[in-house]
Amino acid sequence: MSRDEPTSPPHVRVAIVGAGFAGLGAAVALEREGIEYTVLERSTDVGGTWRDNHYPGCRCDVPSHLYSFSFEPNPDWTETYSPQPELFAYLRQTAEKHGVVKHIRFDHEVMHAAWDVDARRWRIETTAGLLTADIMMLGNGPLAEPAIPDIPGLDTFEGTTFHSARWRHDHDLGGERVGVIGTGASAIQFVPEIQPLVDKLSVFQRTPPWVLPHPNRRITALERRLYRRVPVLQRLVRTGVYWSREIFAGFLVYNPAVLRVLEKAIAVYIGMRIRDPRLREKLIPRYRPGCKRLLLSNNYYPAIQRDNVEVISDAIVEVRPHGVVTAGGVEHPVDTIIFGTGFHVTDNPIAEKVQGADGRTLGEHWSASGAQAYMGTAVPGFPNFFLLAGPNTGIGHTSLVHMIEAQIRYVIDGLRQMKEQGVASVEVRQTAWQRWSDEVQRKAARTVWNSGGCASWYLDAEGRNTTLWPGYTFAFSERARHFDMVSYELRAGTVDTESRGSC
Ligand code: N01
Repeated sequence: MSRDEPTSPPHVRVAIVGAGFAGLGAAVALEREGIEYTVLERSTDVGGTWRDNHYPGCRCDVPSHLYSFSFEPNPDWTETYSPQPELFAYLRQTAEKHGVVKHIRFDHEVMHAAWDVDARRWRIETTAGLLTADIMMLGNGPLAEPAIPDIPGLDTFEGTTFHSARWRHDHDLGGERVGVIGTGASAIQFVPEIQPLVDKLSVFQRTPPWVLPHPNRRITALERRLYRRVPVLQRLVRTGVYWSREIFAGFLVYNPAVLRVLEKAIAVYIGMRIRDPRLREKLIPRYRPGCKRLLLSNNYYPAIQRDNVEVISDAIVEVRPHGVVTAGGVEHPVDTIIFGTGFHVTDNPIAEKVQGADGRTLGEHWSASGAQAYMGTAVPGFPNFFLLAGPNTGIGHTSLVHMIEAQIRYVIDGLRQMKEQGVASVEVRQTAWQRWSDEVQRKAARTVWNSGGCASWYLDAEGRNTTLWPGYTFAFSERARHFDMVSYELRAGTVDTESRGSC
């Protein structure tokens, strides 16, 4: 090769995007299969959402024994619902223990990825250079891109603003007038933590959430010792938690009418917790429980009844240099605004960065149909491309990790079959994708998420549920048990899945 001839970019068998639960789970599975892979991570550490969300009070609202990898039980959880630092540490330890850290390229944000039709491989441009891959797995996560509402005048605000997923620990809230916008899963966790610090807390609520008592408790030293010495005990607890949640899924998905009973019970509970009838009126939701995520907290209602807190349910109309203005023209003075306003889920920006075989992006493919993927994993026009935690694999009642692991097993089985049968590329058939999408939307229509009378990020702008799995999770994992080659167009070719060393 002459000195001037451009060198070809490094090539890898599988490129995984993201080192959160999905990306790390996939990396461990590939490591075990002896398939060469590289993980592209935009940040400097693993952990994904559990690295980025470190706001005060952040903890998982799914029990720890279930919200963890099936292959990596942790007998040392200190609470039944893990605080963020423990989950973050768990993911780091898992990555170290399974030898995947050396395959992660940190500070590599994917800027663009395109399927090269001639070379039959993915060309992936990252902030740190170009590489190519036979297969791309997208594990970037649905809750990766914070959403900040486009409120008129926000750019004129002279105080500090930040999103809950980009918490500014360097910013002292002590003695400040703070405005919190949003009352979702994140806000109800950090509001009680910051209330004692601030001078005045204005909580801007657009829709009240259903908040239930939190059953969290410390796991005793004796329990932890038992789990370490008799691991089957922890398995039993995990299984019990799993099935209790699947039973609840039956109500959310198949029988939302039953939730009326729960609705009455929680309304009574809220009535008992909130003394002021005017505040109570603001806090009782007017939609079915479960339509939005059910929230757990024992300290949210006490916190918002403190003297320095005001819950404002009038709509926000603008932001001025020193305050937030609500309908009726009332200006609420604030020094800092914290956005607990969630994430770009149904409009994740990465969809515009991934370009399929016909040159159109994932976003363009989905512009008419909404985000839909066969098995939540594969999209026609995108060969050798697999989404993890993709469309309609989200979960409202149980652990997302269960769905992620099912998808990983499905893809790994596909890679095995590709090797055995000498298949170089797979692309899901349009007919299989359409059948799947129709089935998912038909099932979603009767769920509480579609019929419960609320607007939520589970639904896209056209009212399609493109986020949650409308069924039992065991039904999904059963279907994901084998990679069904018949649903894919195959192209023969030489396949080399063995490790060639990290590129
Ligand atoms: O976000 P959210 P989050 N003007 O979307 C409001 C997961 N999570 O960061 O309901 C005014 O739930 C919005 O109002 P409305 C979990 O899956 C998991 O809290 O749309 N308000 C709502 O009140 C969760 O669902 C854990 O009317 C605006 C809030 O902002 C997901 O993360 C812990 C607005 C957004 O609530 C996101 O939670 C924490 C606007 N323009 C989070 N736009 C676990 O433990 C939005 N809002 C696993």
